[in-house]
Amino acid sequence: MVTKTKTSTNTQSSTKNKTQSITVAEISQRIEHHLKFTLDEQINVDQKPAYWRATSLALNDIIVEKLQNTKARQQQSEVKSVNYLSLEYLMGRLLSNNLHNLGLYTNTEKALKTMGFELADLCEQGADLALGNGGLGRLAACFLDSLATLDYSAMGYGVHYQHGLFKQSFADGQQIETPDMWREFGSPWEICRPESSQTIPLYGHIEEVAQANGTIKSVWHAGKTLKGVPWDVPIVGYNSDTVNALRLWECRADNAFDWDTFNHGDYLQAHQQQVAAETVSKVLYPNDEHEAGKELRFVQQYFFCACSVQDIIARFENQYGALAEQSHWQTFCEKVAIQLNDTHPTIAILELMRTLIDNHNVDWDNAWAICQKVFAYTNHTLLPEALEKWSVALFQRVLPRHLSILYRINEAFLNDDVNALWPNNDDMRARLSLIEEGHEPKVRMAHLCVVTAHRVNGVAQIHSDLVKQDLFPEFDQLWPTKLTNVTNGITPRRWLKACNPLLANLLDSTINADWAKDLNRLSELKHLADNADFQQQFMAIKQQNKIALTKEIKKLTGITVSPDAIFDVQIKRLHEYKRQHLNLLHIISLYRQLLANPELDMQPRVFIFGAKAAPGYKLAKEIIYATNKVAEKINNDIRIQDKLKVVFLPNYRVSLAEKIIPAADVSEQISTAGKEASGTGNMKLALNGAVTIGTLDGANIEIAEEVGDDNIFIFGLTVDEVKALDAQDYNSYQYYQNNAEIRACLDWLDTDYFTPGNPGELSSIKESFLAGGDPYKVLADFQSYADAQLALDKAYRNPSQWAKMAILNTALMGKFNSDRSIEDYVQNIWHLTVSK
Ligand code: 4GP
Repeated sequence: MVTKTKTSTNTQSSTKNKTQSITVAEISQRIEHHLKFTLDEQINVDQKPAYWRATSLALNDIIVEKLQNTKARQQQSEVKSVNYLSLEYLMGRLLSNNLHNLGLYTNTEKALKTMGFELADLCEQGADLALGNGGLGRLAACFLDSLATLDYSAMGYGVHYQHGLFKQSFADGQQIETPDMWREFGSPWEICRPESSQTIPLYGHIEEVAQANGTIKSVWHAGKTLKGVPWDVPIVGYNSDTVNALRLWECRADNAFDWDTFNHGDYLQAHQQQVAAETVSKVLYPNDEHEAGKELRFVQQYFFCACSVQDIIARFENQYGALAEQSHWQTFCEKVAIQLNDTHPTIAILELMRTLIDNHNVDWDNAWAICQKVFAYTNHTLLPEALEKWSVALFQRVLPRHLSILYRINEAFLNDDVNALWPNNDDMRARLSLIEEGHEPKVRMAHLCVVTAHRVNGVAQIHSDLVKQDLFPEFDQLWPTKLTNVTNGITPRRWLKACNPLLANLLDSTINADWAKDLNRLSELKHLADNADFQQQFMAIKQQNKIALTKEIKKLTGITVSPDAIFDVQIKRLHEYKRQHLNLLHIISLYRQLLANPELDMQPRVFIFGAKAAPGYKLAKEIIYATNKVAEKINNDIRIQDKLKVVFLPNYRVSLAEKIIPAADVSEQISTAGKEASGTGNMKLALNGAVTIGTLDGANIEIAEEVGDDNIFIFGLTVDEVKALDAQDYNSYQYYQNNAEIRACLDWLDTDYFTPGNPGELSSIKESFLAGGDPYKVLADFQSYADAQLALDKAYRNPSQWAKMAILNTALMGKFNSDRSIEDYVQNIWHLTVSK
């Protein structure tokens, strides 16, 4: 096979050390250049935003050069590349992270000091790239970091949302949502690539056209086209040669402007096409809200998949020549992997099938074989409401050709695979079919993923086991090696090196290795866990981080908290299964105990929450309101002598997490067993020396295995016990009747104690536990949780015991490096090789 482009070899030499040697003077020069020539600012203007932008642009010059070198190197070595398709990327801010990854943080800090600026301060100027909702979006960001760090060729694909996840504030305790304006004035981190724009067909009808050879060909006459414009965000590897890209698609109208209509004076009408098209990439949909804009959301998914698939093919052809012959497609399978991050990008499967068959004349069997080789799928949740199904009618209207392909896949699957194992079994056919029949027939997107993908993975061992046992048991019978596990991980660069510089320095001076790359080296701290000096240093850092957070809390909420209290943290999306309301119930119980006995012997505690509720999720918003109202009462009650404080920090996001996590003593991971697929906040907090109080759920189980039972507080029902309770018709009233503490706390919510003058405002929480059936077993786990909290309080009051636990948590998180997760994907799913 002939390779189309070959590049010169002078890009081969390693650039990682080259960037590290960029001097302070050079950095100053580069910043000044951008101030003067890009931003037209007077040097030394006292303006942080201008300096932030100039610093980012200066850095970007270095990054883009590395990006070009990386591309040339990857092309030349012809390595296989993974394409990560995700509707979400929670990238956070980029300046500090990029500087750390390039080894330029210290020199840039020095350069800016000479100009009168603190780098840490300037980093605060950047907006978060909040192009995601929660766990799976942040995981995607960590994975891109690791792929670049490990020198793999990878492209992230996503949507260039004009507005990312909404901004949250509180008004009298209620969540208020406003649009996120992350790129109101452009972003220095993105590069527009007009030459890679795509034209995407949709709507219309299919015509069956007879061919000269007697066969029938389906020809799709689209009713409309959209234009996809790509924006690339460079992804900088840590201490590596690689800068990959995250390619985000912006939607525009194919004809931006109707000139004739404008000339006839109908100015608004002239822009209509453009407005309609821009809507497709305008907002990120908060994942729990399913009713609003179904068609728009569907079109968004298709638009992003179609642009990405066409781009993957174009990049391949650009390197290896036009995909004319069948043999070329074999090479395509060898060079291209596509990972579907949850079911949101499922339409990519149908789009690749369509392109192969309709545009490249590949026959059905070969097209199907290619898709099976190329695609793999990650499942991130067992919650039935999150498993996507799209109405057949919608599919038919927007993507008639894709639906006809889906029908044919289904027919082959049911008649060949299902029938072979369960002959003439209508029940099994109905259960496994890609179409859910009924009043409104629907396409089961997860089934299409499992039927197509060569590997399907869960994200923690227990989750993957449950995917096999409970979610897809028949698929596991059909294809016993398809379903597998890759335990999640987090990048230690952002989640320790960059966000916790004090601890990072201590680790640098204690461990003689680049622990931020080889996180297992932290286990060398084990032998220091009992060392009084080291304990003192470790806990002094925690104390300093707590003092910093204390100031942030004051700034954001006006609440004064003491850094001597236990900082007890629950930060994650608001959802009943994550059980922020279990935490709240326990807080109310502690408050009751303190009112009854103000001398209660306990370590003062600050409960810190950060969470956004999906705008359409009523109970989640009520839990936020209740927490804020309870907080208001407790924080202002002088009778309890500051032993208890409750803080709900507004607008939880990556950059706020980076401030909270280094200061946490306790990590709340208290989901109902079997509901949290993995969790990754649990890993970040433990890595920074917080001790987990948690259930045997998701990655908590693997964290417990690593740190040992003595260094974690496990409580509550197991997965099997939850299932057993469900099987015998769980009765939450029993707990209400039999446990006086639960009863008193819940009844308190009916009064106007927390909402003076408005009794009943918090009753919906109680109702969810009683009349609502307590689907997430909060009442069943309450006592066990309260007991674990008591044990935790006791442990904290033994400083050297606590310090040992905290150190061991940091020391034993090596497994949860996202580099390890990526190597697992590489070995078992993608089969990539490093491009050196
Ligand atoms: C999340 C899971 O809830 C979380 O347990 C997991 O750690 C994370 O994915 C990454 O795998 N799921 C989602 C979602 O974010 O939208 O389903």
